[in-house]
Amino acid sequence: MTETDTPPVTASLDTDPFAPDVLANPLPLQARLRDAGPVVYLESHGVHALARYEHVHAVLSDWQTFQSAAGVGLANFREEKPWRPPSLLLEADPPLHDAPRAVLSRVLGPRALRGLRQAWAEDARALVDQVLRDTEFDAVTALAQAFPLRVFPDAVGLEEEGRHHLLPYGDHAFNAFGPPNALVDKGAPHIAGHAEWVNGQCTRERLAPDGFGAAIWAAADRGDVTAEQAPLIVRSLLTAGVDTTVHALGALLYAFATHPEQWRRLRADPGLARVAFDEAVRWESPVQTFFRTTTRDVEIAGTTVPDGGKILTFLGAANRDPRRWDDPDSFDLTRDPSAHVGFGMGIHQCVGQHVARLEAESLLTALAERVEEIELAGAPRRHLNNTLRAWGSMPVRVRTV
Ligand code: HEM
Ligand code: OVM
Repeated sequence: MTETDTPPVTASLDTDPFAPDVLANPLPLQARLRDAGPVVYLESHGVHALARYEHVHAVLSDWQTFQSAAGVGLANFREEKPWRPPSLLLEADPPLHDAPRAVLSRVLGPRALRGLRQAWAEDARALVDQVLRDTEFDAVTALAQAFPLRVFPDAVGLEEEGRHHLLPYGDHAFNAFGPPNALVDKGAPHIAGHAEWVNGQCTRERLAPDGFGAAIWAAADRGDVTAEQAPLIVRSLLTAGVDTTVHALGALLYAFATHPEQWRRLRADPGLARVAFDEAVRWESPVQTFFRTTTRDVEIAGTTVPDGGKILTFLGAANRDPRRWDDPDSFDLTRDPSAHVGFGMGIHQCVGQHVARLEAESLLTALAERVEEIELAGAPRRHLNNTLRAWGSMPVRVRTV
């Protein structure tokens, strides 16, 4: 290099973040990305990546420069046809985003959930009593999957028949944010059948009169959204509302099974259930990544990203950035995790987070009442997904009171 050459300001990496070995354990790559620089060019996909808390937070907070309507996956909707009609929330920018968002905020807000609290607490106790007839079981299937599937479809107002479509449909939707790799290929042959059922559940006639789905249709009757928008807003619940909570509960159960001192702390102070859930979401980041698309040439920490460029934000890396968190790798109920970006940040921040918290609080409270000790009874197995950090199975042993 001659004296007049300037050194490259943008770090570059050739590792594919969606490769199976990286998905199985993303923590080493996350650390490399954070340390390589504020902006890292990913040669594998021709996109820029952000892994530090400061920059992830800043990009998610600036929807004008970093849009969602061109898709929040690798596919650029300016050039590629989306695999399904785009979400009116996740894959929309203001002003189109605003009305659907306002409707879901009300339908899924703390006030609307008050009526479910008692019932979900009782459902959790009944499930826990049933599961604890055994001292060893799979915490993923028996608890992390069983509880959301017991309460959420009823709360939406779905019919009983066909609910087995929910998890595989959501799993594919989250895979589809990544590159068209083997995980997407594996789901593709089955997606038409799952989508047919999911889309069929979104009509007014199919939904029970007292659930989240009916509340969305009532908003359409009031003119808050159109009758054409209502089914797609219901579809958002069915896409984003099940796998997310299943894997967040899986993360929570894994955290406690491997941190017995934190379990004792929770049992001594069950009021910590909500903090515990958010700390588990910070620690594991069940939703690991989302993309944005630049709406103009934009400079980020000295790197210019051209208009229409895809930016991959690593929520999981930001949630363990030592520049922001003390001892980030420790699961610790004494910290305040509330600034984590596991639910995103800004105008798209998870609109279902109160639902997720209520599910977790219900289940955790019921478990804390009856489980004195929980530990792994065998090696847990990961479930790989391009976007989700998930457990596929988790053998546990419990001592009950
Ligand atoms: C948005 C994560 C549970 C519905 C988001 C976003 C994240 C996220 C990171 C932001 C996306 C972005 O910025 O592009 C999670 C996690 C959950 C969870 C970790 C469980 C622990 C739920 C539930 C529902 C839901 C239970 C439905 C009942 C949505 C919807 C959006 C969203 C509709 C789009 C909001 C918008 O674009 O305005 N979620 N979510 N999520 N989530 Fe969740
Ligand atoms: C949606 C949606 C929202 C958040 C996550 C997501 C599959 C989908 O509105 O359809 O993942």
